[in-house]
Amino acid sequence: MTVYIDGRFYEKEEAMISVYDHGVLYGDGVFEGIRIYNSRIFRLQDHLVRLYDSAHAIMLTVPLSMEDMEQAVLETVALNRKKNGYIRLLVTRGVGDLGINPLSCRRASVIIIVDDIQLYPREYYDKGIKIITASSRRISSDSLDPRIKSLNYLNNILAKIEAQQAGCLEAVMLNRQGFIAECTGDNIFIVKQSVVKTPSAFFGSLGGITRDTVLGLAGQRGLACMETGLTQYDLYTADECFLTGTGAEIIPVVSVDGRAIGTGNPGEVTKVLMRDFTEKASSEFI
Ligand code: PXG
Repeated sequence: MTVYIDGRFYEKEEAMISVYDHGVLYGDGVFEGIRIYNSRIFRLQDHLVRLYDSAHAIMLTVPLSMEDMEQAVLETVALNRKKNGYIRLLVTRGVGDLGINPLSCRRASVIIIVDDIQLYPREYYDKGIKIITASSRRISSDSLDPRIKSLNYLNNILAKIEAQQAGCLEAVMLNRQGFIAECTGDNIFIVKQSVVKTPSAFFGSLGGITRDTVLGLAGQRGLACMETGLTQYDLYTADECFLTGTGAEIIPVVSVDGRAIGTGNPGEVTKVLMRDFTEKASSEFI
């Protein structure tokens, strides 16, 4: 495994950054998770735009142009000879003094890891997962806009711990007003009377690239789609539910807070979208 750090390549064991990097000290930075399918990078341009938007929002100057970043990603993937895999791209505030002042960091650092990722065991893609509602709320946009994909995931991590303590693999998070936002690392969808619904970004979710792909696929299938407000009641009474994310891809949800969703098995629309997604992922280029 070869890791890119600031223009150089290191073997995994040698790939290290300073303990004075504000990414380590304060979680000060942004990141992307990107898939490689069939030797092709899935929607790289969209991931780069989101990365640069996140950086811009936190006043972090990415030390590479977007074109050079794209080249660095392509080179790292090529060096790792990965046909299918996962890219973790990070931009940290860089090395600075102790104290949160970002001005003490002279130059942001860029890290590119190419590896594998399996967020949920394979069997759950067939049988679906059970989720709970977490008591940790999604951070609201007046504190830290959830569209910023920052290195701060603590509230999501706390929600994940709650899920694990309840014997579940994932938790759904509400926003401060009590509307459904998303899960800890995935967007959430329901299907009700053949309409595909997902919370709009306004309700506190990341603008997921898999979410966007799935909305496109559902449209191509002639399914009505709505980006809307959803409550726990909408989840409990849905015909189907599934999660989307670069790591998760599409995973069916069969129970929420102990209530079976629909028949208690992965739904038909979910299964169609999972098949369409697999096909699209292996055929789409950048
Ligand atoms: N919401 C949150 C909070 C996320 O972190 C998504 C939604 C889905 O977005 P995309 O663009 O990926 O469809 C994410 C993405 C990991 C991991 O290592 C997490 C994500 C993606 C890849 C890996 O846990 N989360």
